[in-house]
Amino acid sequence: MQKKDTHKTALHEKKGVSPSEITNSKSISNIKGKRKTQPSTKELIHGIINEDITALSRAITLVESKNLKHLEKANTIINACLPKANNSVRIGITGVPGVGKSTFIEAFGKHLTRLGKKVAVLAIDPSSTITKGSILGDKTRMEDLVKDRKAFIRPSASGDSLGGVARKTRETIILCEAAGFDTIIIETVGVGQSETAVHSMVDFFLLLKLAGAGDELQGIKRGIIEMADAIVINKADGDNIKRAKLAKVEFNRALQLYPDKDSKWNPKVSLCSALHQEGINEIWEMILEYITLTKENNFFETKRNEQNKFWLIQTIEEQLKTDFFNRTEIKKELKKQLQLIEKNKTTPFTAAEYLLSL
Ligand SMILES: Nc1nc2c(ncn2[C@@H]2O[C@H](COP(=O)(O)OP(=O)(O)OP(=O)(O)O)[C@@H](O)[C@H]2O)c(=O)[nH]1
Ligand SMILES: [Mg+2]
Repeated sequence: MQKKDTHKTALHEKKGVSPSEITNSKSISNIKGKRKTQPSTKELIHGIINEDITALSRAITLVESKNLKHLEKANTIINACLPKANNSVRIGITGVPGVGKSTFIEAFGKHLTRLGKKVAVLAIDPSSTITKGSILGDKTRMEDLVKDRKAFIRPSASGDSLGGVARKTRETIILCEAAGFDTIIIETVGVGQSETAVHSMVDFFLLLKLAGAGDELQGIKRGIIEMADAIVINKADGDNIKRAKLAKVEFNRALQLYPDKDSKWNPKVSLCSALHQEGINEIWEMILEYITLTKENNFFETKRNEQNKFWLIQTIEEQLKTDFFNRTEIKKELKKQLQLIEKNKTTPFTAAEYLLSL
């Protein structure tokens, strides 16, 4: 909570004069209200639940902050939002730079808002942990979606580790859902382990691809194909259509080599042109089909439960690690132990045991 300003301001020094319209108490509190930089936690919760985008953005800023007080506030807000969260479809989208992720999300997102959906677009960008940049910095490719009142676009958080960034994104999902967003799209460019991180927080995972020259499967990590619920070949337009159709055949054939999924869903290959907005509805219909199937066979809920358990462990590990390495004593002793290792005077295991015993 912020301390109230106790010293008198000029606005109060009007004794004897009946307050004019601009200095009456209502206007004063209005002006003060606008001046107040940080709304209270309660106000933010109230705002989020009433689908106020400004409150949502502010709460996300708290989630992303490094300041401990902010993080405490963020936790209170997240806990209050939890009962309102979970009612959504979470979709992960990955693909190499230039494949058309932004163009696709713009077309797909617009399609969904036209259907009356409320769409939040978030991103996990491992490169931003180093450069502090962000893949959704290029909001220009999502010009229409940015202006859409039913859409909310948030550039990726920056942080020191993928785990940290991913945790913030997960918390942001909860806030967006509490603010009434029923479709959450999470984009990643697929560097490092970021697809795995995204996969572990979404219901449906979509891999965007380009038609190549018959070597479709080259250069794709096997794990990604295993994670994908759909492979969408983008830029299936103009001279590219024929190649895209061939690629579809080849991907379909390749997918048959993979074992059945626990979801009982057979991953599908689809063609689209994000630029010309073709094939977009088919992809949405496919996702709905997936949701129906997995809700019927309970996989949908099981998967979310598993994800929550995974994130519980993940968060504890992250926190323990941070706490451990931030302790002054450990910092000092670690330095010493590292020197001993350099001089071959101890082994990594003995040193670790000693440090952990502190
Ligand atoms: N012909 C054609 N071009 C497309 C299509 N989708 C995207 N493009 C073009 O491909 C280029 C890259 O598209 P982006 O949407 O920026 O790709 P991205 O995957 O977001 O790229 P990064 O943000 O760099 O990872 C742009 O020039 C788009 O206009 C499509 O369906 N057909
Ligand atoms: Mg992009």
